[in-house]
Amino acid sequence: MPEPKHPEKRTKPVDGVTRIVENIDETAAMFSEPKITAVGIPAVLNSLKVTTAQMGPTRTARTLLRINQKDGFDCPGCAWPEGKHRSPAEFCENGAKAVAEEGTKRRVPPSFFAEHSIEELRTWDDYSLGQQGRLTHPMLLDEGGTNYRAVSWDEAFDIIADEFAQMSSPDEAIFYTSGRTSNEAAFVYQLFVRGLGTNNLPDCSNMCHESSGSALGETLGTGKGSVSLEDIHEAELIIIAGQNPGTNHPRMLTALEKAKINGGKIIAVNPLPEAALMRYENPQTVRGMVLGGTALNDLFLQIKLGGDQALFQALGRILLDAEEANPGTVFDAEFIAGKTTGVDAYLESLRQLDWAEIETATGLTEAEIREAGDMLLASKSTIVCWAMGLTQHKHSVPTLRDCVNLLLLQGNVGKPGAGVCPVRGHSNVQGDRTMGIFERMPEAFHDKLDAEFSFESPRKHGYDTVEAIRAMRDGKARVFMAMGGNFSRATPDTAVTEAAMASLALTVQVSTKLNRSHVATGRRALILPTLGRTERDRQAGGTQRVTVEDSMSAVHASRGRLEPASDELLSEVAIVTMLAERVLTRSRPNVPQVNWAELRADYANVRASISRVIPGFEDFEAKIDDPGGFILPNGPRDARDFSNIGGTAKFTTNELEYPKVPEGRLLLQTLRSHDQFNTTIYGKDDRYRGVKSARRVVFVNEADARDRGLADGDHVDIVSEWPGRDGSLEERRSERHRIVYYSTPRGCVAAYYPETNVLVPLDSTADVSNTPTSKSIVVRLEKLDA
Ligand SMILES: Nc1nc2c(c(=O)[nH]1)N[C@H]1C(S)=C(S)[C@@H](COP(=O)(O)OP(=O)(O)OC[C@H]3O[C@@H](n4cnc5c(=O)[nH]c(N)nc54)[C@H](O)[C@@H]3O)O[C@H]1N2
Ligand SMILES: Nc1nc2c(c(=O)[nH]1)N[C@H]1C(S)=C(S)[C@@H](COP(=O)(O)OP(=O)(O)OC[C@H]3O[C@@H](n4cnc5c(=O)[nH]c(N)nc54)[C@H](O)[C@@H]3O)O[C@H]1N2
Ligand SMILES: [Mo]
Repeated sequence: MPEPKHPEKRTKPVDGVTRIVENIDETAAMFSEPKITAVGIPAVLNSLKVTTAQMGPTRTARTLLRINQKDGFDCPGCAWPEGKHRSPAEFCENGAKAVAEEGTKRRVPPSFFAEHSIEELRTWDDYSLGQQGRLTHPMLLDEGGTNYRAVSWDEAFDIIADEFAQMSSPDEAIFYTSGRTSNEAAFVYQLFVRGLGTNNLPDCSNMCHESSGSALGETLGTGKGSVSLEDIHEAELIIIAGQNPGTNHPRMLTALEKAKINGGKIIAVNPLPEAALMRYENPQTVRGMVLGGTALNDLFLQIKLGGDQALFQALGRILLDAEEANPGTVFDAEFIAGKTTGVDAYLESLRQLDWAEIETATGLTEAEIREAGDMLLASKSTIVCWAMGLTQHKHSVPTLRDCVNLLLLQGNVGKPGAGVCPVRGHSNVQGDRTMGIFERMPEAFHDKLDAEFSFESPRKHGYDTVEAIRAMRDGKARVFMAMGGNFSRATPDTAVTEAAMASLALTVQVSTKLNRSHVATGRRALILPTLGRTERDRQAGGTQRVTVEDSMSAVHASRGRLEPASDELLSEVAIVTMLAERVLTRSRPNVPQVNWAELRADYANVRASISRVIPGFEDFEAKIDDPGGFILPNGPRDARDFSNIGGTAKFTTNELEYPKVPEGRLLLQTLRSHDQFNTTIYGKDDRYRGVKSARRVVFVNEADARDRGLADGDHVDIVSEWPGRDGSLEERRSERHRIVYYSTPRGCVAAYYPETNVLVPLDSTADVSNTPTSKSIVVRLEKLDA
């Protein structure tokens, strides 16, 4: 990889974000040693504290017992699967918090917007906005208006229809989706959007696991993971790279504990010694509560940011050397010969490997890597699990291709206890993709959709998330609609994105809770309040259930039980179908032939169409009567079937890449604290990392801090540096972060998302997947006076 250009002279500040007043008294901040054990009793107590504050004791008890139960609702937290044998409390601290945020008794009625102008709300931080509670009424911000005002649903739909009518092309509209939307809502939404004539369907996945989808799709023929929960339990070796399950997928720890009890080994690969990767106390077992828990990892590789491709290549080389030393003992020769192509070129590239460069790229010693190699050699079934630490780098796709290469050598795909396990984020992000929320669905999907609804869906690919922001910035878009999420805040380059949003004629947010996207808007803006998954969804045909798909391709029903937060709320399916009725009128050519009112009245009608359009959903309605749901077919997992890509899995040859940081600069990763769900900030602590009442921190290796004359407790601006398109060095600034000495490799620092999204340049994206490089931003620290 060429050295990055680093023009020192001409610099150009990129700023213009409204000054946000943070509701955190950082003078009260407290810092202690990071925890080495995750979950246990403090987690149970913490979840009860948060949930009772939001919901009160009775509602808390009733609600928590319904999470992930067979007649209850799917946890709106993460996408980790529930498994066949559910314990009476199949939830975790952070799932409970996600439920409490939705089930809260707090409300944001029209009077709230009368009291607080949009100008005022623009200065509120994410925590303050989110803590106001549930949105209750459709609201409109007029062009030039100072405050949102209540409107009827009819007026709201008319406004949207009028704006669509003024577009010169349907491609001037952009339709975002966040991953909580149910399968049913996602399916009708994409049908409506394609009926309008565009594939502009960016989603949160573009910023999340897109790199996984790209790499797995190319090499295995499906973008989804190839393991089941049972595989995790049975694996002899699990490599967990770039993931912090203690905070983001706590229920995964139960599965890892089972794997350990069954004799499995775990290697954690992470720049940070995350608590759960070290030790875990299961609150649902005596072992966890009394005996002090399970030591989870057998080996911790404290890797430099972006060093994982080098690690995977080095491990490949170790396997190759061992195979050559004892032919026939290491590789799965039969699998390689019968089911793969490209192995020779891959092995040849491994022969060129330079151990000195591997050590530079990873920050690990050859000896440490050889220890991992020995564990890999000893294992007959290996799984690699990963999340954002592997997907949000410039070279994420080649990194994951090399991960697949490594697994293929030992035949670790499509056999028990082995495979690829991209651990998804949002609870239905995988299902939304299956339903067609994607800017470039395969032709076969379009063919089926067209046949089912007798129209011609557009085939030209649409915008992904980054392309959507560029299109807005460049004046190519007019209307933006979001099915959930917090686009203004979750996306990179906050100043650029907010300016891009402000240039639009209309922004429409279908939301449950107040967030920054409701205040960083287009010239006109609508808030359409919707039911959450925990709430009862009554339609003309009776009370409805919806379905979701978890990270391991299990689809099951979810039924809300709580009374809706307000009588005005419409379900996402109702909002989309009503809008479709208004917009896709008979006067428009080429609209889907569909009775939207029937779809709305009974979601079984939506599922009937899904069953005819999407493979694997045959007999959909009957299959979800089984409370455990059903598992979607997956060629590589079920039968080592790679027919999607011509019949063989693909070994690939990838040039080694890793971040090269200019002299004196550091590499920043932006990550989640323990008290947030993406842009929803539940609280101000990061318990496992020893942070209390602070979010504007930056975790720095003590030696790096001292080199710069900085000490723990000092305050700095974090300034990112990016070579702009015109050759000048662009600078972006995140102000006043407190230095926290932390165990992180030299040269690597960490700070919380979304506060630091201001630092991520819009054009800094992963090759192939176009995912923002949120885990590798070149920065410098500028010391502030005390
Ligand atoms: N409670 C809670 N649960 C969540 C979420 C939440 O915000 N809160 N978000 C949901 C969503 S949408 C997602 S996508 C997932 C996110 O789940 P994670 O990916 O676990 O989330 P991050 O906080 O981004 O953590 C990234 C982890 O990767 C490590 N890492 C960073 N860079 C590298 C690298 O280059 N190499 C390696 N090996 N490691 C690296 C970091 O130190 C950190 O441990 O969680 C989901 N679940
Ligand atoms: N710097 C940096 N940026 C990142 C990341 C990072 O690690 N670093 N991570 C990226 C990742 S992995 C992701 S997935 C994205 C997340 O991006 P998004 O999915 O856009 O963001 P969220 O914060 O999850 O969205 C929260 C909002 O969703 C709405 N909501 C919640 N439940 C529902 C529902 O049931 N229906 C509807 N209609 N609305 C609902 C609420 O109004 C809430 O305020 O952020 C990305 N951005
Ligand atoms: Mo995500």
